[in-house]
Amino acid sequence: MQIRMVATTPFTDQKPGTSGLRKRVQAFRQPHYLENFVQSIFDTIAAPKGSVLVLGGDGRHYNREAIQIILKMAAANGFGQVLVGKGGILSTPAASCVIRKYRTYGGIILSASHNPGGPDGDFGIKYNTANGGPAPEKITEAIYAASMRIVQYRIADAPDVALDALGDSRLGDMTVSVIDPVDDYAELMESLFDFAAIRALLSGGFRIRFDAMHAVTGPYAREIFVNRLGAPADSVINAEPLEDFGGGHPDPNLTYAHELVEALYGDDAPDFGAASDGDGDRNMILGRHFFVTPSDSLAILAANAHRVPGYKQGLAGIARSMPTSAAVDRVAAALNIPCYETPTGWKFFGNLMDAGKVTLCGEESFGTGSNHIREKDGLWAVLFWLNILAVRRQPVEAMTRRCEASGAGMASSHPLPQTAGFASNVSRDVEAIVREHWARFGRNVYSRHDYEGIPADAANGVMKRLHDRFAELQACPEQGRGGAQFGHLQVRRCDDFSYTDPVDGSVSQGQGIRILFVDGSRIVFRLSGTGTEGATLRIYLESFEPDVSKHHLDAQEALATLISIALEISELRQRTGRERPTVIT
Ligand code: G16
Repeated sequence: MQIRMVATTPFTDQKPGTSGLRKRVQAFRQPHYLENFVQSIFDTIAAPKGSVLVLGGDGRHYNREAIQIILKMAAANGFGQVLVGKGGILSTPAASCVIRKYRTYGGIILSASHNPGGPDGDFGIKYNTANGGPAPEKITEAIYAASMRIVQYRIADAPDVALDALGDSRLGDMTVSVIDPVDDYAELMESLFDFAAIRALLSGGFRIRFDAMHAVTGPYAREIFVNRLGAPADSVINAEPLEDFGGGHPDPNLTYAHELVEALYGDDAPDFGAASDGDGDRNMILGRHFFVTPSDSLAILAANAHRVPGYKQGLAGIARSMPTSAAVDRVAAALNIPCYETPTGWKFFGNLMDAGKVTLCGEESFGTGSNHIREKDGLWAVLFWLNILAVRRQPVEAMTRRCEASGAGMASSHPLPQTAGFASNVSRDVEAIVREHWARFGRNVYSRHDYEGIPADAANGVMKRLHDRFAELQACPEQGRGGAQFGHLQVRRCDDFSYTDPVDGSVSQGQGIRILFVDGSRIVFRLSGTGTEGATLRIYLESFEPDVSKHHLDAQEALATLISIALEISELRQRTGRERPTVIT
């Protein structure tokens, strides 16, 4: 096998964001663009000769070509074996699972996650270390630095490798092992959850619908829900992975997963709905006519973990990203276990899990997971919910009786609004679990408003304006001055979130502007690190409502005052010309 050294010059825009390098497909198609970044990874990690690498992607447009280039570069850079998913496909959680199971040196995952695909869509690449998790910042920074000084890359002159049949082949001195993308992952799920109980739930008339959004999870969902758990075949929709996700936006939220949302809010809705994203690490959970916020979902999984075989032994601790609501903090306090607050980005959970400090992690951005792997895991979250539902299936009548008996008066004295219709012959298990959770812990009312694709200057202007207002907004005890007052809400403090990793002491600054109020409410402003077009400004809004009689309120209604404060202090409308958010979750 001939190895070619190809002369190149740096691209200056290869700085990884929240989760690897994400760019338009056209950017990746520029001559040397992908190769430069891959060589920068290899130069940075300096894997010993003969090391084993995992390789796979979410199957989006350019996945196959990129896999062939990376295989040839891996061979030229001295790797001994690459485990690659059949057809070049591995979901992100499956890649993490395979890295850990086969103790490989690391892995390369090709995905732009929830971003649209196709020739005009996005592509992405990231490196995961031997623990199965996204490389921490010190490695991504080093990869970026390498990309800025690169002068050449190494690539084998060899024909493309056949990737559509399982088995081994040779690429020079390197073995390419094409593995089943689903097997190892499905086996891991069976080891964590009570499949017999879930099978019984599904055979007892409990109807589920999973929307794979034409992304990577279709084959995983079919194998697990249909083949192994006995759900009817039509329980999994949009199950065929497509290079352009069928023209859709594979982001499991109320806006983009509209087909599922319409079904779950329609007549004759299934009992449970869920969706996953492009690479299978995100999840959205729905009940009949009911949306579970990701922050609540994390809290509920934590509170019910003792009901699930893989977590029966208890949780070491919990971690959530800073913008995620504090609902899970209340559960951690009740369980008397630590709760860590990290910056946005799954990579910040890795050290905590490796050090045994946390078992469950979650983010408001539809990500939940545990120490079974080192990525968030969409299907894992769905199975966790189904396991809880199976073990403690609770028809609403039973719950209403319990609440009346305890004096909580939830369903009886405060009927739900019409849209949430409380029909006694209809199973509302998901909603019942959430409402029971709120009755016990209080409700962290939460919403995120995204302003997508705004000019970077305008977005930076909003963030700067907020920074500039810190002194004026927050209390100054030295001057005997309280914080700014907005109606009944008074500002306590403002800051730009900074995190010191308790394991390795590394510091990450500038992770989001927080406006914290005296009553515990807060507004957080952050610029997304995963977009490829202009800037996406996220506003996270949260207040705490202990009063059960107000738990039925719609989040937007309950947060109306905070929303108007956010718009006022950020001057967002004036600076961006946007009247309303692109997406509300
Ligand atoms: C990635 C990260 C997550 C993060 C999310 C949103 O998810 O892995 O940790 O919460 O992006 O980040 P941002 O708010 O910066 O856009 P994914 O699913 O895109 O890989």
